[in-house]
Amino acid sequence: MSSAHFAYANNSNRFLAAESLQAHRFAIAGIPFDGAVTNRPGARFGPQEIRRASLMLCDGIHPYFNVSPLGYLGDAGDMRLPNASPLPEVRSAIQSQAAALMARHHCVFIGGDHSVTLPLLRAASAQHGPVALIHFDAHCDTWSDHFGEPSGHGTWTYEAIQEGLVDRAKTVQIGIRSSGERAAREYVKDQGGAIYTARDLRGKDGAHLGDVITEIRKRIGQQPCYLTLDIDCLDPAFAPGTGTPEPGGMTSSQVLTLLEELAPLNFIGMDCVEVAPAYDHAELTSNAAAQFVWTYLCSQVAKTAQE
Ligand SMILES: [Mn+2]
Repeated sequence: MSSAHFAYANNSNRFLAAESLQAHRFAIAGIPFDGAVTNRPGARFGPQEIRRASLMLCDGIHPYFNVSPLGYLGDAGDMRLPNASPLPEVRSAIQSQAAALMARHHCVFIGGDHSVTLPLLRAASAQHGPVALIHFDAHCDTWSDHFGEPSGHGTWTYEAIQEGLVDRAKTVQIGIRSSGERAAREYVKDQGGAIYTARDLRGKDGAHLGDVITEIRKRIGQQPCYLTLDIDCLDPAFAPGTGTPEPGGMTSSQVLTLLEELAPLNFIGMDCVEVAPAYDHAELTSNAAAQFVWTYLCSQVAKTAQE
């Protein structure tokens, strides 16, 4: 018998079947927490499903960036987190583990619900100072409370601005279409940042996104920039497997165009959150998430490879 094997067979549960994290420049880590959702839970299972979907890309040189993350990337596994403790304790555990990883690696975190981004930004700003922020989402996440509770997965942007973790003028939201009072929906703009709503982006892709890309690049410049990508920025047609789907969203193609064209920004890390596999169909959502994370990694590895 030959040693041929099914190309995607893998028992490692590591992104792209990469090595376990050692001295790699790029690290991936899962954050299996969904205790702060508003609606449907299940994003705690996102990390393992995004990793599994990523195996489809494991033999691949990126068609645009012409690199593979393999060799540059290690998988740190999932964070060890309390599950039944108050949110501040969970966030504290995330922040300390994220800070240790960020001190040594360019990190990509896979969630988990969007509440995890606040401790990630706390860790990032402790290292870099207030960071520029690119925020893909259907939801503004600038509510000042979580239905009467102090914090949840829809308050972290408000909290990050209040805490000075992000540079207000260099905070950019993309794909927003959630209902809500004006004070929340327009909060980032009122603070000096920019919002590109899903409506603003209708019918724009490829070269038609050129003006948006130019504006974002000019606004952010070379400030250290963090990218957070809520998979529900996509229309539910592209990403049904998420806790709070909002029809009328972005296409996968629009998100890829933006990721490709914003690659020259001075990114210091990213997360991809809110993949809830129980509501997925045909692995659409986990495949989209894996593709976005892979594209980001390739875009940044391409810069490393040029050095
Ligand atoms: Mn969202």
